[in-house]
Amino acid sequence: MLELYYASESLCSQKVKLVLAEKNLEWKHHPLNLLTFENLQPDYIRLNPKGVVPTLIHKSQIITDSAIIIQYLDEQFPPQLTPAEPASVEQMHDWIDLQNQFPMLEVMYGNFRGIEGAILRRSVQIKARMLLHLMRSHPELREQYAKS
Ligand SMILES: N[C@@H](CCC(=O)N[C@@H](CS)C(=O)NCC(=O)O)C(=O)O
Repeated sequence: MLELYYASESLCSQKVKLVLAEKNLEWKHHPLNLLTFENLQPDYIRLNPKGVVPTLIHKSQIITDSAIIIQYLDEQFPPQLTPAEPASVEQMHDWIDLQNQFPMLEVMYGNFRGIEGAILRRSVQIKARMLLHLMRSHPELREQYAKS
């Protein structure tokens, strides 16, 4: 059974959900609310030390990072979405690299104006406070929290 931890609004999660749908796979849903920082809770940090979505679990393997998850799904389950021709594979990797270079955080936190921007920027302060609290209450996860 495949299990996916994801957030509906997350582009990285949507990419993986698209691949699961293309392959018509059944999977167990674990939606996380990024606004209430469910992604920082100890149980999730133990799965994904960076505290980001998505995370896939398959046959007791924990796989993080959307590009790696997609590659894994494509290797494990038909139909194959990766093109056969080397030139097309190269083009596919160029698109993946371009997407990975996209300055998601800067766009997200810097671009929103008005009330949405204020809420997003306030959430950064709340997150910083919450991380300090979590580091104190879960010293065994201190290193992971320091990187979040
Ligand atoms: N390279 C990672 C990036 C994952 C990532 O940054 N996910 C965002 C949502 S798109 C996230 O979980 N953000 C939560 C946070 O930063 O607190 C991937 O492709 O999976």
